[in-house]
Amino acid sequence: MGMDRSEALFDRAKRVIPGGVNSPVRAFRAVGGKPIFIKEGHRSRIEDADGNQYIDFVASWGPLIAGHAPAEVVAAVSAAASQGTSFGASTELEIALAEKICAHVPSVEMVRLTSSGTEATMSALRLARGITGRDGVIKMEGCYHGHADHLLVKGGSGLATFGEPDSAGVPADFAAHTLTAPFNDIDNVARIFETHNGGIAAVIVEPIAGNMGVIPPAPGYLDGLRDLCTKHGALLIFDEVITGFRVGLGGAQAQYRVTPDLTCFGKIIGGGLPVGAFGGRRDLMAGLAPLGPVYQAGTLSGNPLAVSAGLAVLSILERDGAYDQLEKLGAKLGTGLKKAAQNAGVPATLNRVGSMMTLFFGPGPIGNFADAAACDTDRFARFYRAMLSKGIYLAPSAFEATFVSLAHTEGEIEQAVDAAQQALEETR
Ligand code: HOZ
Repeated sequence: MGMDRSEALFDRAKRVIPGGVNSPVRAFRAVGGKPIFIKEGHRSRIEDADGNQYIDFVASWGPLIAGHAPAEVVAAVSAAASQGTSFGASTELEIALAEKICAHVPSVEMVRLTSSGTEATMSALRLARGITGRDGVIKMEGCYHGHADHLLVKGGSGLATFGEPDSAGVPADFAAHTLTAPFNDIDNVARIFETHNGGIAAVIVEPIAGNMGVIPPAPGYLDGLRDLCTKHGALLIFDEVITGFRVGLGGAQAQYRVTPDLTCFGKIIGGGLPVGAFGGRRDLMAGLAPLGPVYQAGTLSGNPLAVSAGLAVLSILERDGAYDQLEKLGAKLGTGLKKAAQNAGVPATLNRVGSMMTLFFGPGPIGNFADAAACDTDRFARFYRAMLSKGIYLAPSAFEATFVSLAHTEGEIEQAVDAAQQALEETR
């Protein structure tokens, strides 16, 4: 498998882009080797600059639930582009996306579109602070809510990958308002509320953690957060940037039947173009400028290309059987990976919700960040490289999700499971 062109591109990139990448998790540092540079993607497959082909289980870190370049999305984006790429002014398209989100997610009566998930979470928290007049925020260790200053505290995703759960450059005064608790530990959150009586504006949580690997909520955990927020007058914010429209049209909140006050979206609602959104009850969203005093803005917010792509993907997901198919393929991959690890005698735990999953190299159960961090990351790195050499593209970090899309075939899932079996045996 030649990598010459990717290596040359990486050398070139490093001269002008820090670390050669525009987002640290792409750098392959946690798995060794050098990043591949992608030339194109179609359906479930990508091709790198050297012409190597891979079955893609990264899906651009989640958005591509219908695979690469689905005809409907390409047509929608082309049609929008031919009429102008950005206006920085209102369009009918953005209303259509907002209406769709509100229709599918009952807790969202109004929604503001942004250009990334980071903007969505950052803005939702500002709104929560503006409404409650309080500064404190509770987040869970290993959850990642984008890279706003006050959220880079005990973060997952790239921060977990590089073993640096906090970031330099965040003033201690900012970070001091972010209080952390282990995921799935409701008593811990209750204690923080008691200690900071009347000072907590919001609890923000990924209802299914996806940035420390996939970790589902323990039974009753999300209900417990709901009750605590209600009791203490704080807002419950679900970060559904990954889970929104991934685990069902209503997101994780529909699956677990828990109603947050505010919800953040990203990824899938942009169909692979830069997008984010946050929404919630009408009375809360009315706190936003120009209706209310909390300021939030963006030149490219509600961009017609991104909104068109998102609408096209949501239409695909609304078709009968879309989520059944995702569940079927997800179950096949999850069961296959679990069995492959058992056959190879490798201690592993498979956490899965629908079409998102993580194979952790540890005996489990994996219920929080400490459990995930205790897994064998060296084994993951060996496994990762072996999978890549067999044409299977996974996220280059032990702390991320593996995503199945509607574009994967059963045959491709079988191919991935066979590759995993071999990779696990070779790297035992
Ligand atoms: N939010 C993505 C991880 N789950 C990573 C995207 C990135 O950092 O590039």
